[in-house]
Amino acid sequence: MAAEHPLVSGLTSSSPLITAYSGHRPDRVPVWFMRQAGRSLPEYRELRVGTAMLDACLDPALASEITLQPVRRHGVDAAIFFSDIVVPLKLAGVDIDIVPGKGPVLGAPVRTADDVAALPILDPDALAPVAEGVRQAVAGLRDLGDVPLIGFAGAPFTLAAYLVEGGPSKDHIRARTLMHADPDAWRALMAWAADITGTFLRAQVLAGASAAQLFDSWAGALSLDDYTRHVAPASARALSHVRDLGYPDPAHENDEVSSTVVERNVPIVHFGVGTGELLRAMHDIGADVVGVDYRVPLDEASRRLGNIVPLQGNIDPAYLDAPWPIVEAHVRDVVDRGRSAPSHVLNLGHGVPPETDPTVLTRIVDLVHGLPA
Ligand code: 1CP
Repeated sequence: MAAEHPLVSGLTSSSPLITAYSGHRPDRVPVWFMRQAGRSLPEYRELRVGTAMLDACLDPALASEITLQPVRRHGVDAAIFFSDIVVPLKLAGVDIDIVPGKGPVLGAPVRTADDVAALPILDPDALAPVAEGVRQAVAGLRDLGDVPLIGFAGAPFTLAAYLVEGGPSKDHIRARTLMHADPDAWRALMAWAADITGTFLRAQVLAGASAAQLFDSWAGALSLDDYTRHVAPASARALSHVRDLGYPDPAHENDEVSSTVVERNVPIVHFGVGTGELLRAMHDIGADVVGVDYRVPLDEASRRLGNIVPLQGNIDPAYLDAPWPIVEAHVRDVVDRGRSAPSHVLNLGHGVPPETDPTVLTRIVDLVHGLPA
C-alpha cells in the first residue's frame, strides 16, 4: 500500500484497535459501537435533514463529517466509515434505494438465472466518492488522535438476501430457495456479489481504512451445511480482493535482521447475527477477528473457536436503556468473558438502536477505558 497509508506510515498500526485485531492485548480494551454514526446522535439527525440516505453516503464531505461525529463525542477507539452495504450496488446501477424506516428496497428483485445474468458490472471509477469520503475522514481523524478508520462491506449472502427478496425479510426464504432450486444461478449471483462488495472494500482500504469488517448480518438464517457449501466460498472470494494489501508489522520493526520487512495483512473482522453455530466456519473464510452477537457469551464463543481467535462484541443492545448499575454490571461481565480470547474489542452484539441515549455510550467508553487491560 502507499507510504502515506496510516498503517504503513505507522499512525494507526500500534493503536489499541489494530493491536487487538492483530491478536495482542493492548494496554486497554478498545471499544467502538456498530452503527455508532446514525440516528442515536442529534448532530447526525440535524445534518441529515433534507438529504436522502444514499445521497448522504455519496457526498464525501457529509459522509466524512458523520463518520467523525461519534469519535468526537464518545472517544471511541475506531471510526467506521459512514456508508451502507448497498452503496456498491447503487453505484453499479442496480435500481435500489434506502427507504426511511424500512431499509434497502429494490425496484425489481433478482429471482432467476436471467435476472442474475443481467446484473450490471461495477466500474471501479464509480467508487470515487467513496474513496474521497474515506480520504477526508482519515484526514479528519488526524486531529482526533489518529483513531483508525474501519472500512466495511456486506457479505455476498446478506447482499443476495436483499437482491432476491427485494427488501428486508425475516427468514430470507426466497433467497434460500434460489440457493437450492437453481444452484448455478445462485453461484453466479454470489460470485457477482463477492466481486462488487470486494471492490467496494478494497477502495476503502486503499483510500486509508486501517481495518475492514465484512457484515454477513443475515447468515444466521443458514444451516452450517448451507453456509459452508453455498455461501462461504463467495465470502472468501470477497475477501480475496483485500488479501494482498499488507503493511509492515510493528511487532517486528526493531528486529536485528531488518533487511526483510515482516508484513501483516490488513485485519479483517467478520460479523453476523445469530451465527453461534457458524463461528468457526466464519473464521475459516479468512477472517482475523470474529464479531459475536449477543446470543453467545464471549467465553463460549472463544471456546468454539479454540481460544485462538481475537473477538469483537457483544453487549446486548437491550441493556442500553436499563438503569446504569445494570448496564455497568453487563459491560463488566462482557469484558471478563472476553479475557478467554487472545484479545478482545468491546462492541455491541448488533447496532446501536436509534432511540438509544448517546450519553450511555460515552459512559460505557469511559468505564471500559478505566478497566484493567
Ligand atoms: O436514514 C437513516 O439514518 C437510515 C438508517 C441507516 C443508517 C444510519 C441505514 C439504512 N444504513 C445506515 C448506515 C450503515 N449501514 C452503517 C454506518 C456505519 C456505522 O455503523 O456507524 C453500516 C455499518 C451499515 C451496514 C448495514 N446496512 C448492514 C450491516 C450491519 C447491520 O446492521 O447488520 C445492513 C444489514 C444494512 C442494510 C440496512 N441499511 C439501512 C437499514 C435500516 C438496513 C437494515 C434493514 C433490514 O432490517 O433488513
